[in-house]
Amino acid sequence: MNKILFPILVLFPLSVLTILSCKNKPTSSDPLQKNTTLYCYVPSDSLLGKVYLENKFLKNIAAITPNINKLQDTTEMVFIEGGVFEMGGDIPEYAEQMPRTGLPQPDEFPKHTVQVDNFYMDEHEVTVGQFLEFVKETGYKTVAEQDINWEELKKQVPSGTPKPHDSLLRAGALVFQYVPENTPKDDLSNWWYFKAGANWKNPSGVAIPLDVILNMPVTQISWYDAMAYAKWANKRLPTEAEYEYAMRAGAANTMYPWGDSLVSDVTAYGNFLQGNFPYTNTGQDGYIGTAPVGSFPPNAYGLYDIAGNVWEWTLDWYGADYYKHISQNTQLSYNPKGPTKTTEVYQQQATNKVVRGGSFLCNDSWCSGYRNARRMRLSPDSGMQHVGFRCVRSVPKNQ
Ligand SMILES: [Ca+2]
Ligand SMILES: [Ca+2]
Repeated sequence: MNKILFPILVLFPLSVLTILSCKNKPTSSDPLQKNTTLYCYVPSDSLLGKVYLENKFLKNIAAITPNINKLQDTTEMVFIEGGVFEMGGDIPEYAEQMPRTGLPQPDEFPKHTVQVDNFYMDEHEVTVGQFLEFVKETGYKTVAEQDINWEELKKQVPSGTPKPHDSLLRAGALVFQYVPENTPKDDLSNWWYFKAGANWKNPSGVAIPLDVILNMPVTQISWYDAMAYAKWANKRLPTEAEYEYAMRAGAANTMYPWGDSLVSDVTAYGNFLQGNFPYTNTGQDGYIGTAPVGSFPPNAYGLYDIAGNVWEWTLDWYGADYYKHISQNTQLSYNPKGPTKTTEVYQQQATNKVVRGGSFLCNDSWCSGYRNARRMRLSPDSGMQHVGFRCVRSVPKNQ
């Protein structure tokens, strides 16, 4: 998704080497057990966490006070018993019949053995209604709701960068538009564009009564916004490994959460795109855009929309070679948490966080995000119309 980041990188240059310190660094040797500090979780040996996060957004997270009523609340969460699984791409028997875009990608290999501990996971994506409760209580303002200060920005971009038009400095986010079928697929900015006024309350940038979308997954949420909500709810984002473990729901080496049936045969299993991305969407599954959470059957762990509807943020930095790095050094990777050193990522990709699970815009002709092993990356300050999140909570080992 690098090209899609172009307008974002101009507007929100996360690649700036702002040296940060996370104010609540975990002190335990196993940080995932320190559930009160996880909102600001950065591995202790991480170079990436210090370099690539933006201080002004971290400060907004630090200002959030957890809701005391939610400290132990596991309402609408699923207990997931930890275990060992094979993480990474699966090649189906019918691979030759599938488009290349529907098959595993190089960053999903090698498949490797991973162990995760017990955890709770939200049974559905965080909704607009839940996010509204958080905002009402805390006054939090998402990244997409903040105008861009050019005087501040120009210190962070290459010298001589011209000032963007004022319309591009207004608060907003990326909105999707379908395009004519002769539009080349090599430039994502053909169908993603920055729209002033687009935010979690108006995901498409068009004013809409909030009560109409309360049960929709909240979107136009940056990674920082998701982290802020998670702190308030005394939860955290899942690691990439936890997400894949939960998505597979105990089935070994299957392509999808429902098994190996091709997506064209199982539209009832999630909100995907039927048609030809980015040109057409027939809405055969009942939804052109997002669907209210829980509109489709859950997977075997009781998780709704773990594939499809909206992509979901994880804690982890993206590293195209990360699986190679960790599988070189160990036979069993215990609670992997993504790249912690710049050697574990391609430099040009080091500023992205992993999103998982696919969205209402996914089908085999483009991204197949609903595959268990599919990885996608996105700059942590980006809000998009098809990206949301859900949270998890660690379970102390003595429980
Ligand atoms: Ca759909
Ligand atoms: Ca989802």
